[in-house]
Amino acid sequence: KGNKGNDPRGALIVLEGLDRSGKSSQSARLVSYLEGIGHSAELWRFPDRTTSVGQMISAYLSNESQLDDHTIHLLFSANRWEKRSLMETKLKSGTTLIVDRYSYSGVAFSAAKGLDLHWCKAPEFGLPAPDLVLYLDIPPEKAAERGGYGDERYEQLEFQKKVAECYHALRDSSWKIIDACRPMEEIEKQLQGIVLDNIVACKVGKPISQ
Ligand code: DGP
Ligand code: NA
Ligand code: NA
Repeated sequence: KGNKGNDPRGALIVLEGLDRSGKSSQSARLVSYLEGIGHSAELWRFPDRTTSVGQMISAYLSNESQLDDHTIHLLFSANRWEKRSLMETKLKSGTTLIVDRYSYSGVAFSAAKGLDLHWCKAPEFGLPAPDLVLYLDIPPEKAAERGGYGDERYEQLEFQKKVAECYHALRDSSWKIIDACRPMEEIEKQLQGIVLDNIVACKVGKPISQ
């Protein structure tokens, strides 16, 4: 379903939020919705654990390996960089990408450990900038109640509270704050509306921002 020549590009739409905020389910639902109305869309997620860098990240998250905070930060960023050219190709061919976590996770999770904010942001410069960030907003305590956390490294209430503060400091005009405490179907409908508007904006020719 890709486009040729000067046809409109796809939109880069990122879902962000704390662990257990509902990003992964909502991302999948959004992609099904877009495909259902005949729009070319793909579900992406970061970290992409299928690459060799992704496997190092996965081992770190499951506590099978230990890495310096700066080192793991750069690996998460490298994991986005290794997908950059494919992302741009997809967007240019008219496919909308719904991305479960992106650079904002990269900065928020490392800054929550106390790393310098500017240092955290630096390796993200030059990656395709999202057209829209959907932030699934949920109090950390509520997220922790949702079926409990798994065993991964960051899934702890005290740490998630710090991540929430860091996310809060990162908000900009590309963000839409979604109340993620409501029923799933309500959130799903709201996201559909917002995303439709955004796709229209890309059709009127916004360049892929860097
Ligand atoms: P997920 O597969 O979405 O559950 O993400 C795994 C965990 O890794 C989750 O706790 C969030 C965290 N995470 C995601 N992206 C980054 C990143 O770029 N940097 C850091 N430090 N953590 C990240
Ligand atoms: Na997780
Ligand atoms: Na997720």
